[in-house]
Amino acid sequence: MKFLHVGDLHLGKMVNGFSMLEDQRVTLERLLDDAEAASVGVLVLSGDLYDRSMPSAEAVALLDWFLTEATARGFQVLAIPGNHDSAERVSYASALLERQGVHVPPAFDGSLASVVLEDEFGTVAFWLMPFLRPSSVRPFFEEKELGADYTEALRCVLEAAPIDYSQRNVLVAHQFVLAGELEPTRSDSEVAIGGVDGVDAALFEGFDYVALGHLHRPQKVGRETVRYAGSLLKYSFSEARGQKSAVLVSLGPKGEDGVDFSLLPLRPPHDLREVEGPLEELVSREALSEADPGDYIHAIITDDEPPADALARLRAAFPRLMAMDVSNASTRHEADLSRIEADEEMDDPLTLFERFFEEQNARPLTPAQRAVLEEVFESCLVAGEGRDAS
Ligand SMILES: [Mn+2]
Repeated sequence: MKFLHVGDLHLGKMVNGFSMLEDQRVTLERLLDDAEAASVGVLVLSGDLYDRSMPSAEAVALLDWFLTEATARGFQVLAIPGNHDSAERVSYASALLERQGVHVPPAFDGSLASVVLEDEFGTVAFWLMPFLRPSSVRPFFEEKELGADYTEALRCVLEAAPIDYSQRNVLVAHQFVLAGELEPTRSDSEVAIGGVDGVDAALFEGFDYVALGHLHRPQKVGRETVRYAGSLLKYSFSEARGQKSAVLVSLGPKGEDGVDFSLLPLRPPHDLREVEGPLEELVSREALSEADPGDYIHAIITDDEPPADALARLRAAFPRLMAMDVSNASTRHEADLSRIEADEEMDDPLTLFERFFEEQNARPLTPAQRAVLEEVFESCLVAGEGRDAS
């Protein structure tokens, strides 16, 4: 059996003021094409279907389109709510959808929903665990006296589930899963739930594959078959350098070598990139011909004196410019103005200003700048003297 594990969709997300709806639609359509080409029968969505618990009408329409299109093409869809979703809203009409091959667990009631599929090697149980906090588990296991520990809460839920580990099992979950001391790679577009939300990957030892959502960079957790698929698109500049993907999983017979997987690169219509250098270089013909200027761009200009029209020129070159930052000696340098103490040189404002400028910008005034300032200070002094005389 082949299934495609897809991570955080965040339908309806805005990134630096740009709506991602159209990019999400195009990327999902290409994903369906690629899944079809790879003869995949099942799509697994690991939570954060929407970007917010009260999604916009447009975001709801997009998920509606995706599920309709996926089922029309013959896919079964298994989806769970993530921490960004409202479990109740995502499970709307789930009993009806079930008949169409779309499986979404009901709001958590203490038990773990499952979908059992079959192939030539037997059955595969997909366990659909919605995003869980200890507080959402506690009411159903009062005798266990659960505290704030995520691992203990999930252990309770898994132990109560009728999982037959002699058969093949896939867990679909949306949690912050940690393998020992290994630090996962985080992205700026994730919302940290807190420092105590970690779940020990050792809990999932019996599962043949664990399809995780929550972290936006594709990565394994400990073993290769416990994976974050990563988000559908790059949702922050911290993700600019990566490549987003879905995980194409092939399940063979139960056993050590029964799971095979490969990463299926996602194909967004526009990339999100960072460009860095002097303004003239960034907007030069050569630079613009090297990569698609229609991409979402974070421009970092390194000019010592950024031209006043830098933003306008970048916008003209990159229609999807998301942000401009300046990185030069003065922005990288941490000025310590307390080092400029009032002393005998206070008598000379030009010298004082020179020292301020140097501390602020990590370089001295140019002769031309000094000449301008000399003139300015001169005229101020003359004006001051004039007032004294009147
Ligand atoms: Mn997410």
